[in-house]
Amino acid sequence: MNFKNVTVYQIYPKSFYDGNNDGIGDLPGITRKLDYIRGLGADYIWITPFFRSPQRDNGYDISDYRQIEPMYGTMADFDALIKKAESLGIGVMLDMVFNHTSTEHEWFQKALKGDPRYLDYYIFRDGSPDEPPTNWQSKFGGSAWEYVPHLKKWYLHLFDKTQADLNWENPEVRGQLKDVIRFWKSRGVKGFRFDVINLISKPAVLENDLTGDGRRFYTDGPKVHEYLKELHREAGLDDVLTVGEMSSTSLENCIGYTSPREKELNMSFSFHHLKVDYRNGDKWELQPVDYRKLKDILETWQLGMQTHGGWNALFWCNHDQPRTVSRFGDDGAYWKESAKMLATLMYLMRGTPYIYQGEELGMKNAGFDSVGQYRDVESRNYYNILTQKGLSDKDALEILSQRSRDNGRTPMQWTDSRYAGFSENEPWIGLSEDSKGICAERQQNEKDSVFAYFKSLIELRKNEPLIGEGNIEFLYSEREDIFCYRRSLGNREMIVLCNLTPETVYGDFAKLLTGMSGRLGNYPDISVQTDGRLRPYEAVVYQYKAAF
Ligand code: TEU
Ligand code: CA
Repeated sequence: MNFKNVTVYQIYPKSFYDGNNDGIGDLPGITRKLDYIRGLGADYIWITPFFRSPQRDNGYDISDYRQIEPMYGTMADFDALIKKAESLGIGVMLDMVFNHTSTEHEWFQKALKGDPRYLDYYIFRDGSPDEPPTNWQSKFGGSAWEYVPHLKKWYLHLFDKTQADLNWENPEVRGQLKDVIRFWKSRGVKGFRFDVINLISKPAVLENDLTGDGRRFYTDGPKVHEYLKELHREAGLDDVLTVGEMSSTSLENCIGYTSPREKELNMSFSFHHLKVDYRNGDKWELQPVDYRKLKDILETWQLGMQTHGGWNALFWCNHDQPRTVSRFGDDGAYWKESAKMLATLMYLMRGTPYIYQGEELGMKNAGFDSVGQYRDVESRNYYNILTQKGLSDKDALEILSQRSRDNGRTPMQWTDSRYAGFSENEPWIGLSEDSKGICAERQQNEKDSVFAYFKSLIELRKNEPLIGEGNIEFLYSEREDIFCYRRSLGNREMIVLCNLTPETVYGDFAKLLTGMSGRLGNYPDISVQTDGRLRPYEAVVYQYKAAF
């Protein structure tokens, strides 16, 4: 399984392309846009959940793992998608949400009827309505427990109350989930992304958390590595690409999840670098990006994984995150430069790139300014929590506009026409308000577009084995204004040098780059930049001439 030289493109189907003009993206829509993805150069697509679901959490609340939610299409549509993807050499990865199911899943419905077999599929605890079993908090706000009066029991939900946590202690549950993997593999699926997979193992005895929200008890829980090894062995994960989403994890655990000798997963998503603008770790309190911290985290994870043989998924954003350029760059004056710089910085490191739909166009945050525009359950919950805490409507909306997951869920911008060419009818969620002029159609034809740059980056990764296979070493670690590293393999060497700021910065770069030539850069003239000066958000990639 070659996972080191590939690039993955993430699709959020609801917002990607609407094939039948009902305002909601769908599977036939994806199939129609596969040529676009091939054109970009991606090798795999990861499609977030389109299975049968009441859509409380846009598909992360699954009520049937083997059926397709009708608004996304049919099984025939899925087969057609696989066929087209295969013909283009694109592997399809699906999203396995195995920590929880929707409360509408037949297993949960049977549990609600009191069937002991299915009660043991979930985490139920006896109790009285006034006292939840523990003080644990849901990641979407409020208690992580919901009471079922007629059963006189509580059930655990780390996310929405309609997402009940599965009991992985029960071997029958694990057996069911392995079957789900076999089912989709047999339909031609070539990879899996496992949703919050490091939360699946809860301790045998659940206790109150006197210092936090409970996460320390179930994050990277007691048997998680054992369960992943079993899944790998028995569901046949050897010949597919696998990535685990790891919530609040540790480097040590991710080394375990991803070291080939452990036979668990190929790679992991960790989120520490995406919390550098949280005040005191709180997503709902604003703080400017701490670039010092960002650098430290990226360097620590890169070097730690390298030393111990683990493997990172490289990413800036996904369907749960604000848009990269609005968050870490400048979506005004230096929109194009900073979008390209951030891509350079991230995707030439050691790991596998995951590009999220629209990132390759430099799409910006949603710019919503009324609560009615938000669709996400988390955003709506937190709007209430924040205003109840005493924040003004204006302040709560300001936080949402920077932090809401809906920032990444506005419709993909295909053309300059109405609804950005996503649909001919009003989309289920509003367009990014600043969407004018940023679209695939235009950027595909422009030589210096963000899209063209992403394409060059992906191509460079393909042509340069040192990016996938080579060593990484960080330079200028102490400087907060630049991000710089050296990649090497045998006698080949590459330097990636990025200016993180909107100012011109200076350094002994000429010395660093002696004898090397510019290979890629986000300004039109790369090779003159050895004069010790880096322009605002400038990114350059240098190599010895003989090497290319
Ligand atoms: O997300 C897991 C998760 O914990 C976060 O990304 C979460 O959305 C964020 O920290 C809240 O502030 C995964 C999916 O990617 C997400 O879309 C689902 O809502 C969630 O699991 C539950 O399945
Ligand atoms: Ca549709």
